[in-house]
Amino acid sequence: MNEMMNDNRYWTTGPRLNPEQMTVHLPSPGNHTTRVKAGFVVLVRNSELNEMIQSMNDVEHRFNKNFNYPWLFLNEEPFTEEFKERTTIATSGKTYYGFVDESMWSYPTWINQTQAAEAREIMKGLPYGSSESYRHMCRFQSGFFWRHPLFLELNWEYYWRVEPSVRYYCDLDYDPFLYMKENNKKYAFTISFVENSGTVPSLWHTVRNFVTATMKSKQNYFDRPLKDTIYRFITDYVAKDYTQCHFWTNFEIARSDLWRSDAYQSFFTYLDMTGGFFYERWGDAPIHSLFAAMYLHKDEFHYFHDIGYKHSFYQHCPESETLHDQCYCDPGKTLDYGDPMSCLSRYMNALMPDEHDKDITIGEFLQLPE
Ligand SMILES: Nc1nc2c(ncn2[C@@H]2O[C@H](COP(=O)(O)OP(=O)(O)OP(=O)(O)O)[C@@H](O)[C@H]2O)c(=O)[nH]1
Ligand SMILES: *[C@@H]1O[C@H](CO)[C@@H](O)[C@H](O)[C@H]1NC(C)=O
Ligand SMILES: *[C@@H]1O[C@H](CO)[C@@H](O)[C@H](O)[C@H]1NC(C)=O
Ligand SMILES: [Mg+2]
Repeated sequence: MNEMMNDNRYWTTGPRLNPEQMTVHLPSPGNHTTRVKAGFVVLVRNSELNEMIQSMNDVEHRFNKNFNYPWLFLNEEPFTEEFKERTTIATSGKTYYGFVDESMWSYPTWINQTQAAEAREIMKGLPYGSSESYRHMCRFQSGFFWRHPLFLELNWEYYWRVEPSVRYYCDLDYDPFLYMKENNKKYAFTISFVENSGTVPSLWHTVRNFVTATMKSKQNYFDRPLKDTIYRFITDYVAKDYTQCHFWTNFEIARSDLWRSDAYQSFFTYLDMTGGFFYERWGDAPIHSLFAAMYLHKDEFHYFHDIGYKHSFYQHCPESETLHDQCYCDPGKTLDYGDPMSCLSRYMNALMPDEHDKDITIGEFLQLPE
């Protein structure tokens, strides 16, 4: 700790309610010779090649040129030779190209496609509400990327999700994978967001139904004491509604085995059976976030304060003077605590003890009343 202070590798942050949360310590550069079994995973279309190269350039220049982690690209169409050539040249690490077949990208037999088409018509005013491919994408990112044959073969302990057209603004002099491994972190994010556009109307109830059904069959997957979880990120004191808060999955560093757990596989299967990916427009972000919030200990999350990041209009730019020399963004434009679309205050508050925390498991808390 002292060493870090001398190093000036810390700064003060919000939210103002929680004084204990106000100091952020940067991981020290640490061991640059050890590598974690890990890499970047990207679902991307051939048509997004230029945007992909741009994202790769950022990731490589800010971080990976010193670490040489591999990249895995996935697509439900075969990648073109041009795509493979240019992305291979763009990185210092190895590249892998995987095909996503119909077992992971098509309608399950139980989906009524007439009803799905009607749903797209009804939701056409919502973001991607009329898109069929977006729904397959969200379902794939929720239920399948982590069991794609090539992903399994690579056997990565951690993955870092990247998308085309994202920006990384800060130089990273340490290895986030190693940081996560050494600190027993299982899920990390840079942007937490609230979106109330009506794409997941029945998701919360479905999640609570799942918890209720599994508890009835004496299988409590969510048996952590409520106070050890970040439940206040996803709901209120009585579990009435979903806050709509989620971590943006377009940046995500997580342990692969989080999704391979019995709990998640059973959770995903249950959600998938209800058809919500197609009859509504469930995103992988709320699904990953809800599960992680229910399943993980609060200490197993990590917010990368120091990773400046932008996706579409929104960005996180570290407010730290310590990082001025290594970030290329405007802290005045950060989402963090000022923007109403940010859920960061809620996240930070959820990490803190609260007088309302009941002495029960989160499974018991989320179970629907008889
Ligand atoms: N192979 C493939 N990738 C897709 C498809 N749809 C989306 N993706 C990828 O899935 C990720 C998210 O999709 P986007 O369409 O960019 O959605 P978004 O990022 O939520 O929205 P934007 O702000 O419009 O970029 C990106 O990595 C896309 O490249 C698809 O039909 N096929
Ligand atoms: C880094 O870790 C490796 C493997 O644990 C070890 O052999 C090496 O000595 C370490 N290097 C430093 C600088 O700590
Ligand atoms: C499929 O959905 C349509 C439209 O909602 C409905 O009319 C039809 O009866 C459904 N088919 C089946 C087999 O349930
Ligand atoms: Mg995008």
